[in-house]
Amino acid sequence: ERAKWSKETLALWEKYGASEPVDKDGFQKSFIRHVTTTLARSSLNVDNFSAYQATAHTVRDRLIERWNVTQQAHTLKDPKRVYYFSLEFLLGRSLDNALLNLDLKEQFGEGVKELGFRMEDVLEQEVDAALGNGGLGRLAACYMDSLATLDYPAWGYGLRYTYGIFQQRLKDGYQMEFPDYWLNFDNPWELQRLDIAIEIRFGGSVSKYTDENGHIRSRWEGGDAVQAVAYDVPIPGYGTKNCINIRLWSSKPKRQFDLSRFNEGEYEQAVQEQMKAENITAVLYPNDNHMVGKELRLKQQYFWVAASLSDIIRRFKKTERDWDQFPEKVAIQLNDTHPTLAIVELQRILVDEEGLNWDDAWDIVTRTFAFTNHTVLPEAMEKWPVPMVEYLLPRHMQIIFDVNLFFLQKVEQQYPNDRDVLARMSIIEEATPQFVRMAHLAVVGSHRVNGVAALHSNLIKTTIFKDFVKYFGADKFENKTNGITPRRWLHQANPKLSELITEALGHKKWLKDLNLLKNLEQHVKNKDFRRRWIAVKHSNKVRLAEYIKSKTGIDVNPNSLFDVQVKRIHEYKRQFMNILGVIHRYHELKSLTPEERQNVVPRVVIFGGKAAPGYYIAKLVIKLINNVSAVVNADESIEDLLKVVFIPDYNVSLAEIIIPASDISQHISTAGTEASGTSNMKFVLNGGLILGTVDGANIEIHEEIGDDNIFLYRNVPIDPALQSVITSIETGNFGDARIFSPLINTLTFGKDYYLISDDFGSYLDAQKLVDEAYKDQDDWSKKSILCTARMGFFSSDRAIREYAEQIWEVKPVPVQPE
Ligand code: GLS
Repeated sequence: ERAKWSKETLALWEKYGASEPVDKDGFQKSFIRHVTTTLARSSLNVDNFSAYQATAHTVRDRLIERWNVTQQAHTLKDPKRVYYFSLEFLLGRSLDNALLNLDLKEQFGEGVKELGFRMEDVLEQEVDAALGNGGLGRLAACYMDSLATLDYPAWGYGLRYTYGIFQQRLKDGYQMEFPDYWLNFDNPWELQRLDIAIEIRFGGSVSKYTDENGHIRSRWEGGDAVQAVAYDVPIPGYGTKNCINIRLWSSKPKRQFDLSRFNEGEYEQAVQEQMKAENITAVLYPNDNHMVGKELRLKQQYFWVAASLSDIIRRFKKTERDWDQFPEKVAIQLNDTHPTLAIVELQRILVDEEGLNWDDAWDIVTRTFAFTNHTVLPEAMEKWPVPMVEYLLPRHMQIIFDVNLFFLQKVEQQYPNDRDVLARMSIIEEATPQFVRMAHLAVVGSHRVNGVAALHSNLIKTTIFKDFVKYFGADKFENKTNGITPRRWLHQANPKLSELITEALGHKKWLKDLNLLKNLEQHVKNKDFRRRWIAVKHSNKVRLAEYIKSKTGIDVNPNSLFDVQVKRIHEYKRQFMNILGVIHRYHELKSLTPEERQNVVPRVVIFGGKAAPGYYIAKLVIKLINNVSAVVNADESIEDLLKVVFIPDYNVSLAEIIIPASDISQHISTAGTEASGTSNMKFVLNGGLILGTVDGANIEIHEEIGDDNIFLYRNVPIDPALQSVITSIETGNFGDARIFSPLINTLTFGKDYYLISDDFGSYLDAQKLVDEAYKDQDDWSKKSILCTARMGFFSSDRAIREYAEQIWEVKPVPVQPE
């Protein structure tokens, strides 16, 4: 079309196509224009929130330009693309991140100030995009940042939940859940694409017919249809024009009204279909590491993968290539088993709609997909009842049975007469009813399977996927140790430390090459540098202390050791052990003489995290923490020697305040249960030491930073100290003892599944080492600097490069030089 335009028209596009310049004046002009036109407000009516909106829209304009340029370049160059399928993208706030990645913060900050606002207040107005539960969802967000920064042609695909993860409030120390109305005000970080609407079918039936070549084929027809409407979220890279996309689907009814019913006066029934359709993407399931077998969740999964695949195939078809080239143009990464139905859906499209034969189609499918496993916990393994799948997706259920049949036939050739191996490896679990094992389907339908830390990847090879390793060969199974983006988790969350590092290294290149932090090691000898390092940590602790005061009313002294455990509340993560340790510390403090007290390191123990709403024991742990907090903080005899805080509603933007302020953080899962953990990396990157078990990525962090800078502990048998703590709870020292008996029971009666009683003694020993080490503040500062300096490996840039080179075979496509 453009070719037909006159020179004059093209000149107009040149002249007016770009937004205002990115300097202060350009910002102010755009800000005021957005206040008056986009927000329809006058200069007398601009509060912090409208200032946020106007600033966000100004940044959004720039993002959209980059997004356009990037997408156009990718269309023209037609490289192999990678698609990251994730049911969760825990992005948090976008404004600060976009300002920093586009390097606009300084100019825009000045511009905002002259208009009468403070950038900090403006940034505070944004609500988190909380479309995830925990580590898995945040990992997807970090990976998007790295994909954009490293110029990869990548898209994320997910769901646009109307309600993200619930808001947590406390009532009498108990967790209460409230809906997360994140879309209540307009969301400037998404572009609605009403023109991209894809019809998704559920239910119906399958019929057979003979095609013109005499082949018997299947047709899926009937049932109900809903529409998937696209919303695009631009993700800007740091120090590049590349701006990638996360496409989130929202469900809409196919027809607005059942008109005949409406005309007959049955208004309610007429809108019913609309409500049913919108339900599909209404809410994020609030479980981490736990499967809940709800039909609506299965609907979400199919709705999402069917829309995403249809979109990808539409894009592929524009280039008029043969189907066998599909895997040369498309790599799809399955973030956990949640999108496994995509394997079946692609096979269905190729066989039923495109007329390929089964084997050719299956070859294309397996070359396209790769699968990441994120957990070995049995309760997290997805399995769906066959009757439920059959009812919602009759054709897919047939295909799964066929995939399984052909797969098991081959297994049988390799292991003749071994019934057990067939039963173990089958995609179908033979129970009443039968179940589809999604992890088995994902392994069989992918060309690569990876775990997320060295230990975890070895563990899956020797436990849940042992038989598959033997059958497919070890090369199919890899490790890709998780990573975090240094842009958000250091540069944005800890601006003072970022500045100090940049000054010491003499450049900002470390933000794109985290290994350059190694050069900080030479500054460890420099006393003045150490002093400034500690001063930054201290100011971050002051900021957190102020936050704690404002949200909980609790006074904490920033000169104390800040001991943090923030993550989802789960038995395997053992917040329970932490709080038992706190009770032990409290008892010890009470028994000290005044002289002995002189020698005590004052501590603030900080907890944060959400429990799944249906997870009774996890919710009891929160209650116990809060009861202990009430008793300890009110005990004047303890003074500042111990404070206990539960910070409600832990989320990404809160993590950005908490993590930089930590002296020590706890990652104390039962060995073998935490696949990786990623907050451990964030704490160490910010110069916080960690106390952890030999589990997940703790092990590799230890390898990188060395023995002296981490407190790892291993199991030793049962400890008498634990008994006195339990007795103390049972005596009622921390409120009504009866409510905690279900929690205490998880330790006794031979049910201590997470080995708290085994580990308690060595845990307390490790805590003693922490206290001792903290007394020598100067030495502690050296450890802290070395922690940061040695974290290069844990950049998500490293992880993404490994995926790109070793699994996806995609290459960077620079849009244009900065
Ligand atoms: C998780 C694991 O529990 C974490 O250890 C891991 O860091 C994360 C990302 O790989 O994935 N699996 C899960 O279901 N939720 C997680 O956070």
